This record gives sequence, structure tokens and C-alpha cells, in this order.
Amino acid sequence: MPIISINENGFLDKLKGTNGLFSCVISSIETTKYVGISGVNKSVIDYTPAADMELVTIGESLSLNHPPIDATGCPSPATITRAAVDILKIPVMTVDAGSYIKPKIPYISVDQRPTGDIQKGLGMDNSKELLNLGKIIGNNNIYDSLVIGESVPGGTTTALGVLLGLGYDARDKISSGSVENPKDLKLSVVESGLKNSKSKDVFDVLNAVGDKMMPVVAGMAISAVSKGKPVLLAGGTQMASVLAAIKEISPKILKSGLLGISTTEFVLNDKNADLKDIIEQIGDIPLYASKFGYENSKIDGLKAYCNGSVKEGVGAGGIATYCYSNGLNPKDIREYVEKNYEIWYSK
Ligand code: AAM
Repeated sequence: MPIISINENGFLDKLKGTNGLFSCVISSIETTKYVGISGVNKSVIDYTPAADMELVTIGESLSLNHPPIDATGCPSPATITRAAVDILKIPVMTVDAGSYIKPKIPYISVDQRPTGDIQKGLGMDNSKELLNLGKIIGNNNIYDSLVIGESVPGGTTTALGVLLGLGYDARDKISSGSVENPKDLKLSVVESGLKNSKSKDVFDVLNAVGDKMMPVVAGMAISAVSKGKPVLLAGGTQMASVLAAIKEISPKILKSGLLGISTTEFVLNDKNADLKDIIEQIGDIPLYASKFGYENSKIDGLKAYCNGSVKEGVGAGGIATYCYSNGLNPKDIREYVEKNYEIWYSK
């Protein structure tokens, strides 16, 4: 099986065979403008959330000449997500929670303005409202199940901030979109921001050092699970912070048996992070990791994932878990990405 399962509780059987929707919530973070916290390439960072979702939805990035890249030139994880949704014809929905550049495809808007400066504790002032808007989206979901991803450059730093703010032992355990996880820099940014958090209440912590994707995804997951639908949080340590927020807001959701989290093998095996430990601190939730066989790839940019480049994002790990549960193999995804790589990145 190309899925590593930890603490499995029958969730995957509930996901299997469902007519699911892939949804991705995007946002930008003002702090990335002047602090090098993100592994996403500086030259494309403002365009990355939009270009990621254009690629996933229609097979090309309209807002950039080519799909986004990381600091070392490796391809965005949106390439994996595109392969998965295109092969199995999975419907895609983009939710904009404040990307700098707006996608040139239809999307649902919950907030025009990007996430603010988390270093000053000014991530947002409307996390409660964003939670409620997320709930409306989840309530109106007509599909049997939801796989929810994110594209938020700088998002592993907000994840660190929210988990620390909620009292978790997360200091040395948060992953990164870069090989060289700038841990000290990320920690100093969130420690500074947390000083301006009004309290340890989840909404105050989100407002100070969270990003706008987080309350939206939390709301979507809470309302969809409440309606009896399986929800897969598609991401690594970023989705762990969403899980921690859900636990504060609606703890019964964690006990429903309808919530899981899935990432890539690259995040699960990241020596600079410890996702498994974080999930265990939060609660009794199944954790999955998808394999891709990228060690066998002929393309250097894909092989580099095995050495810590990119690792995850745009729901790549989770949508692969959904697809593997429904008959797809890692080879199908790898070959699709390899076949399209030249077309996507030749410009
Ligand atoms: C999303 N698109 C990406 C990408 N991500 N394109 C290229 N490289 C990535 N790493 P950090 O906190 O280091 O910025 O990592 C989080 C970002 O990396 C998110 O946008 C995530 O979706 C992924």
C-alpha cells in the first residue's frame, strides 16, 4: 500500500468510494515581504497561491509563465495535486482567504486582504468571522467527502506560532518548504508576534500569529463533519495547527471518527520536524502519509523532494491518499508529472 497509516481507525474505509471534492484555501502573508521565512522562491511568492490553483484546476498557471518553484528551483507540489485530480476527474474548488494575486479562475472569496504581519501580532482581526464563513462553505458542500488543502507561503511559520500559542511543544517540530528550515528566524518572528496576542484564547492566537487559511479550513471541516461527511485535512504541520484550532473550537469533531490528516512521506520523514508527535499531542486522530516513488524519477527537481525540497503543499499528500484509496498508484502520479513537466516548465 502506498499509504503509511498511523493510528488508523477505519477512516480510510469511510473515504473510499466517496464522491469527494478537493478544496484548497489560499492566502498570502505580509511578513514574507520582508523576512525570509518561506521556502517558496522569492521571485514568485506573491503569485504562488493563484498560480498553484490555476495549475490544479485547468492544467496551466496563468498568473506566471510556469508553475511556482521553491528556492532551489524545484516544482510546486501543485504538480502532484494536478495529476491526482485530473486522472480521477475530481472536482476542485478554490477559496481565497487573501492571496496577493487573485487566481484567474473562478473561486470563492472569503477575504480580499492578505494575512497581515505576524511578527507584530497582526495576522488578522477577523478569525471568528472567517471561521463562520468557512462553516457556510462546509454546510453547502454537496459532495460526499472533503479533502482540504492549502497554499500559503510562509504557512509553516504561522503553524509554529499557533501551536506554540495554544501551548503545544512544537518548537523543534515544524516542517518547512525549504531544505534549510530557518527555524531560529521563524521562532523569533512568532515569539515576537505572540507577545501581542491578547490572550491564549484560540481566536486571539489566530488573530496574532495565524494565517487566514486556518479559521476558514477549521470552519469547513467542522460543518462538513457535523453533517456526517468524512473530511481529510490535506497537509503536514500546517494542517496540524488547523486540527489544534478545531480542538479548541469544537472538541467533539475530533471524536467523530470522520476526521483524518494526511501528508506526504517527505514531511512524515522530515528530520527537522515531528508531525507524528504533534498529532499525538493534539488527539486521537488517524495520520496518513502518501508515497510517491520520487527516488525513481528521472527529473532532478522531483528527486530533490526526497532530500527535503518542497515536501508538501496544495493538498498533495492528502489528495494522493484519497486517490490511492480509490485505485490510483504512485506510478500514475509520477508518470503524469514527468510527462507534463517539460510542457509546464519549458517557458
Ligand atoms: C505551495 N506552493 C509551493 C510550495 N507550497 N510552491 C513551491 N514550493 C512550496 N514549498 P513555507 O512555510 O516554507 O513557505 O512552506 C509552506 C508553503 O509551501 C505553502 O504554500 C505550501 O502549500 C507549500
